[in-house]
Amino acid sequence: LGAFDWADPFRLEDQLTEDERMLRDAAREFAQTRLQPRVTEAYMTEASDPDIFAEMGEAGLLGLTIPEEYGGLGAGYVTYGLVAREVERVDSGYRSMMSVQSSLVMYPIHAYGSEEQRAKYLPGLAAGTLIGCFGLTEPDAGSDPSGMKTTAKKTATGYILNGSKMWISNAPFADVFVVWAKSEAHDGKIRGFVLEKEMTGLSAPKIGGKLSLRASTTGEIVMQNVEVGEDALLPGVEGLKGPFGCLNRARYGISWGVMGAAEACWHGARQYGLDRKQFDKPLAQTQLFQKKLADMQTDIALGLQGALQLGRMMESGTASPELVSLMKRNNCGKALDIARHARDMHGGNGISADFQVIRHMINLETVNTYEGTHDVHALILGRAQTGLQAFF
Ligand code: TGC
Ligand code: FAD
Repeated sequence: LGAFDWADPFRLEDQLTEDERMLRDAAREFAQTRLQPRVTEAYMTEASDPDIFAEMGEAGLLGLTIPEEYGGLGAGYVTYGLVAREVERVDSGYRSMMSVQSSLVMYPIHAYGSEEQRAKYLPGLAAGTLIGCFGLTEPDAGSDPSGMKTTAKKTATGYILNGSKMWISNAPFADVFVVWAKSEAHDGKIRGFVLEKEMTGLSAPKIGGKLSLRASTTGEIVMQNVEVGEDALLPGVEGLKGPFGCLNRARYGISWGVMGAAEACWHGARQYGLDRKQFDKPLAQTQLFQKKLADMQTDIALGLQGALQLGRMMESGTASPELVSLMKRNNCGKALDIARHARDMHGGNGISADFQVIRHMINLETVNTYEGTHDVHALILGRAQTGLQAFF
């Protein structure tokens, strides 16, 4: 038998290609040198710096899976996941900014957009000179997006949109808005539209007072008679499978990202336990502390291995939405548990911003909720194995 690497029990490192390791290392360097130094202040002041998009773009981190002709890297899904893990090792809010841009804005424009829409938006979004947001959730339609009230009415030359979206990441500083609305001209089916910041009747007020994910800016989208041309419609998809096609990618990225946050908590707790002595011995020399570290190590090792296998299946076209639900749900729930334990293991210091763990813990409450709550993913998996839907 070989040697045991406590930090990488499955030797994940050996299962990556050289290119994947290289891009992962570049993302780690970026996250540690450009994001880590500013995260505490951003979190404390609830003010994320929009320049981060251009910095991420310059580092090649936006739209990684989009082909190079549109400004992406044409990289695989494992690379995308590895980058999410490095960014979320710093903060879930920064990963949110990135995954909305890549999976929820660039992906639908590339997958469902016209050639003109791709050429118009993708290069700027890849460079981070354009910022994107994705509006699906509404005040009265969260877990059940089919209940949305936003409408698109046909005009002679295009559409008029009315409605409001709630809890939208990046919205207050977004240039490009991918929004989903029920279109009367398409039998009331859900269609995607690409709106631009300057459009009359469109506004995106910031939602203040968030106690979680404070380094990411969240807003509403308000549409009051927003008039658009036919060219704003995403022609390639209709129905809920449009937004869900995007969510599959973002949820997958989250399954890697939260493992980064969990690793930060685990490594922090381990180091704290080695450094801090009580009752004349390191905390890490107590049985309870070691049991908690072993549980963290196990859940993270298994979570990463599952995310890697899912990534390989995404790349070979064999992944299913249900498997994405399984990994999103498992890894978010496990990461949240790990962060809560790590917070506790830091004692009083665990509530200080200096030790980071409470920030991860509180962020993960959001991540456990958005992109489908922990329980909604349980219902998706319950339906898949019983054939019985329990949503309503
Ligand atoms: P259901 O009958 O299951 O499906 C309706 C249609 O949609 C299709 N579909 C999918 N297609 C692709 N991938 C998926 N994952 C899909 N899930 C469903 C399905 O095939 C069907 O198509 P068709 O052609 O037959 O009509 O729909 P339902 O209304 O019963 O759905 C229930 C449920 C719970 C599965 C679904 O509504 C759900 O997942 N709810 C959670 C909502 C959610 O995740 N919202 C996320 C908002 S975006 C966000 O949170 C971004 S945060 C980003 C950040 O900051 O990082
Ligand atoms: P609800 O759907 O009202 O759920 C409340 C509770 O009821 C949950 O525990 C849920 O699991 C439970 N529940 C719901 N239905 C059932 C059922 N049938 N059976 C049993 N239990 C049920 N959305 C976007 O479109 N774009 C974004 O960029 C975006 N960013 C976000 C950023 C932040 C910081 C947050 C907090 C949210 C964001 N969201 C975004 C919205 C997010 O996707 C929703 O909050 C999430 O889908 C849950 O919807 P809801 O808040 O309406 O909760």
